[in-house]
Amino acid sequence: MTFLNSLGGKILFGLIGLFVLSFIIVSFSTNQDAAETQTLITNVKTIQTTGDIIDPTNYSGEPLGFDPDSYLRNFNYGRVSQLSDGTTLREFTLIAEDEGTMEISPGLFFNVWTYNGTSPGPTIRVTEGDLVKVKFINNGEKSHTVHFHGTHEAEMDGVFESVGSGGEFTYEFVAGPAGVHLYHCHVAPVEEHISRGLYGAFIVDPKEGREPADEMVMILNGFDTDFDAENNLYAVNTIPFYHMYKPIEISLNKLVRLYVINILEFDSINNFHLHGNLFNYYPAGTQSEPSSFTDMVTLSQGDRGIIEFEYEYPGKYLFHAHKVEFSEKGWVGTFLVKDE
Ligand SMILES: [Cu+2]
Repeated sequence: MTFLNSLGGKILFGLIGLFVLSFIIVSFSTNQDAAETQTLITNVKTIQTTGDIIDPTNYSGEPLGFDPDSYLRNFNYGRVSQLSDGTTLREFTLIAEDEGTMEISPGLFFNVWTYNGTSPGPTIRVTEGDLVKVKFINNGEKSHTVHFHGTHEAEMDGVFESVGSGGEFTYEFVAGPAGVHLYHCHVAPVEEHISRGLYGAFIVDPKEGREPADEMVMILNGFDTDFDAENNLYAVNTIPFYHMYKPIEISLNKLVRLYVINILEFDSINNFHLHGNLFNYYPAGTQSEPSSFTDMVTLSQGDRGIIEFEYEYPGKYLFHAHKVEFSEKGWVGTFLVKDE
């Protein structure tokens, strides 16, 4: 009692009081910091997504600058004729443009460089051994070429014979080997000429054909809309999230064959993952036996292959990049498996 009434006691009580008060202040301000941090992170997420990509909750599927539905199963076999020795001649025309603007996501207009007005350009499909003639017209402001993957003579490689604005060049070669290849512009800086959209699929069928299947082309691409050498959106066939709104309808127990090409610039890898199923994978489509039976394949730039599967159960299944950043920025879609 005498102690509590003493000066020392008052000082001690004062110190305890101060300690408790400061503990409360520290706890409170720590909670404040946590709340502010949380708000900041939410804001950052909003800033990073708005305007760059389709908002998955608001897009209603209105037509944009490219129609993934008409591209998916559209194969261009060219103007076909027979040479006197029996060889099939297939003639194509590719016209490059680099001045146009395309709506690649609702409200997002980007200067996409195109072959025949679209990116990807038309899928060129021939048979091994065909004589292929591709008349290239450069209607762009910059120089461009068409570099085909596959075997051909050096002067048909579309690398050193740059075609200036208003110029023309006819590429001519015997198609081979059988597989899924690609074509793209090869003018420096190649990274820019590809990432702006100058590419397409080039399929060479084996002479004996392939087993009948529901066939599609999927080009894994993206766009760097703010020119910082990083992609702001990702897609299968140009329009982010498109097949989340328009699922690709396929039939139960029917073979599906995908010609998949990774043309993405700025990112060193891309991948393809299938849900509820596994697939046979044929790298570049050049061998008759698959290299793996898997649900996931990783591709570097220019890598491509054939994916074959059929579904055992009906319903809706996702397919997407397993690199989650890409799928969250648009490289995700769905198959709707129908029991018909
Ligand atoms: Cu070019």
